[in-house]
Amino acid sequence: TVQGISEDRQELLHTLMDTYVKNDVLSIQQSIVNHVEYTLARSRYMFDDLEAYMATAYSVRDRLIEEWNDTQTFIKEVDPKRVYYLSMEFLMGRSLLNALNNLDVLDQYKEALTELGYKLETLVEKERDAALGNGGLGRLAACFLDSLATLNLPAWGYGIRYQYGMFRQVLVDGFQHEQPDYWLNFGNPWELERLNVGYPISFYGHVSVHDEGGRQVFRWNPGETAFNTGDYVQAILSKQRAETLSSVLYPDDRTYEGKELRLKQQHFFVSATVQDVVRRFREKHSDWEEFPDKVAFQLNDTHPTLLVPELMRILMDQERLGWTKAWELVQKTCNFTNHTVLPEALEKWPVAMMEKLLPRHMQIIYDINWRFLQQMRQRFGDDWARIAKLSIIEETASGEKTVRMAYLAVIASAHVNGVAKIHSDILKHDVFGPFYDIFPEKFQNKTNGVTPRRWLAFCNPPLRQLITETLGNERWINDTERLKDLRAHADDPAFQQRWQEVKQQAKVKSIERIEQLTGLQLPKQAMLDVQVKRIHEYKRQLLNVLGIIHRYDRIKRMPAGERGNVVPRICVIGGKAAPGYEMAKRIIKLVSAVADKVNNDPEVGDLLKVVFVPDYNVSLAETIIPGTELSQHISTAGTEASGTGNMKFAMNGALIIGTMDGANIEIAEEIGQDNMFIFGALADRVPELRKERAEYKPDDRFLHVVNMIRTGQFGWADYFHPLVDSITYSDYYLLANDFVDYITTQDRVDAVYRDQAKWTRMSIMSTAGSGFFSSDRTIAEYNRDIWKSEACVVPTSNE
Ligand code: B1N
Repeated sequence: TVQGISEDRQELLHTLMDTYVKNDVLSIQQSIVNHVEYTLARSRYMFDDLEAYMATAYSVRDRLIEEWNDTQTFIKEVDPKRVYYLSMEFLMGRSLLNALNNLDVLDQYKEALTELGYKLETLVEKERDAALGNGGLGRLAACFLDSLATLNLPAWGYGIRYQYGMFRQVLVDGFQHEQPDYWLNFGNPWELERLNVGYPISFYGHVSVHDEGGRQVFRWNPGETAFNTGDYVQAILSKQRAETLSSVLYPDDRTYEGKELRLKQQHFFVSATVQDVVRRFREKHSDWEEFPDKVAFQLNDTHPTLLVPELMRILMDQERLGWTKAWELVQKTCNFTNHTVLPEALEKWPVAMMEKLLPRHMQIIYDINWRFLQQMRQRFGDDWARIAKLSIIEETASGEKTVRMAYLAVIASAHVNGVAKIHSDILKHDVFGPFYDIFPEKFQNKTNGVTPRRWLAFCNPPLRQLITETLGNERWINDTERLKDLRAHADDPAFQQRWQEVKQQAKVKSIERIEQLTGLQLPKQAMLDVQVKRIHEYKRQLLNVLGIIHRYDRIKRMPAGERGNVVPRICVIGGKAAPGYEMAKRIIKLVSAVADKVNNDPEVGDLLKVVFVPDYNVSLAETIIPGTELSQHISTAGTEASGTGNMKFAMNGALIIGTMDGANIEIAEEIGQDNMFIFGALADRVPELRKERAEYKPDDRFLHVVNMIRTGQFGWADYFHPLVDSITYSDYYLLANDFVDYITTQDRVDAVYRDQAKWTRMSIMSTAGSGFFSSDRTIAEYNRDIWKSEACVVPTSNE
């Protein structure tokens, strides 16, 4: 009820509010024009495409807010167990099309805008991507929010709203340049600032001990506190310092860089989160015993692990709980997901830096470690070698002490999970082996998934339409296991024909976008072969390039008369290199150099085109994935934790050429081995192969192709030398070992492509078997096995 007005007025107001948002075309037009006039203060008779986009976004936002408020109010009333997903990255992409589809008002908005003289497709392109993530890990967080909402779980995502997201990649002469991502320059209609909600975040200072009724109490006396201070000038300076904390997303995925600002970001983020969660809990509860029944935290990798000492600090130093109780509450509420086994990614913060920045937290970490090691001593006796291996504090040979964040996360968490079966097994038996021996019950697998809304239904409307017609309804979108029913049509020539038409339509769109981005002219009938993902040695974009060079070389050596039998291909590679990752930057230049040579060779013509697509991001993925025919997921077995691009491509009927790594293995199980092109050494052989690599004699075709790069056939011989050396000497990622299997598998790809009925069947089977990789399934499993919360469905008022 609105306070202070009469009952009649109250009722009138409610009626007006309830009918404010209507979804007929005229009401939508009214709402858009209303925002042009009153939100943007532009003339309702004259507004450009950007203004039309903004007004449309505000109008859609009104419709979201209504349901959002109802949801918040209802959840508050029910007071269920809440799930808190903590992530330093949320790679959301664009929101307009997603919101229109989810509200089921897409057609009305299209019509409303057309009548006003605007094209929705044009306005959609005006929105800047929210690129607050590096790649898979950040995009997974975004897919999880989608599924949490779809499953009606009372869950919140906590993260940092960076002022600058993932850098924009520009190619100059084939070299990557990084430009700042000014995504907020025209404002962001999808965010609501809550300027009234603020929490103090402290840094530096010292810890003092006090006596409180015979009990020892610790107090952190910070040296610096952001927000809340009485001094006007200090307050402004403090606000400025606070703003730098959220200024920029670190673009170095899978490499740990011990930068103080990054540690500050992590503390800022978890401290604000804990304070918000504790405030919400205290609104309804005074008994801390109830905390684990009301709260579940999920830590997206180790980045939010400071949650553990921060929660301990608040429970002990502020709420005055004893160590034992506080630790029990932490251990019952925290859960940890690991996303990588690459050693260079593991966070190890120097003790000296932590002590200076967060003295009380460092003290708590030492205490956690001491108590844990005592326990282990009781268990294993004075087996110091074994105990040292479990220590959160690592002492390096040089005498530097660091905090192993992953160990802290494992010790403090109720559940620890990997992101695909093979990865979770590697965690148990390798990376966290000693911990698995102690707490086997903690370890789980939760195979990743992607939202079928954004990654199939919304990005590929013609395929959505065909699937819906074939299955009779749209229930498959939120129940993707139903896609299996497509299998019954896989051999039907009429259905195959329609499937091909839909795929060809999407392919033309993808190719046209690539042409627009690169200025190249590309053949529309060639096979579209795509590898888009972050550039990293373990992902082996270099193996792809070697395969391309081999293909080029073969075409060149072939008698001209035989060239008619070659299956024409467009090989697309795209992705960003971390700014300091020199090898990755050299790979990008190599792709461009090979492209320059191949694309301008008249003997090759349309038989082979090589493209590096610049600035690969979520929105580009949404156009490229639906049109892709062959997608590459070729990491050295045992290195890619899961991969999620592979799932998106499979859903859209692309065939996968891939290694038995990450989720590829489960994709093969679901869609059938013979509907994929699998090659390469298996994970269990990799350690031996690495040992034997020095004696391994690579195939002549491998040596020849590598030699072409070495001898400067693509120019830049000196610049490419480190790449050549990396695969000639240690060859840590085993390109030489997998090369022959790779190129012969590529020949099989060509052979199948010549048989379009067979190819189309495999494509249908890919989509049909992809249902398991919906993030709805993943989230349902997290909830069943870890969070144990319950769906909270707002009752619909049937007045
Ligand atoms: O997380 C994805 C997986 O599908 C990928 O296989 C995995 O490589 C990716 C530090 C990371 N692992 N680690 C990161 C990102 C940012 C950063 O600062 C590490 N990303 C992954 C989702 O599970």
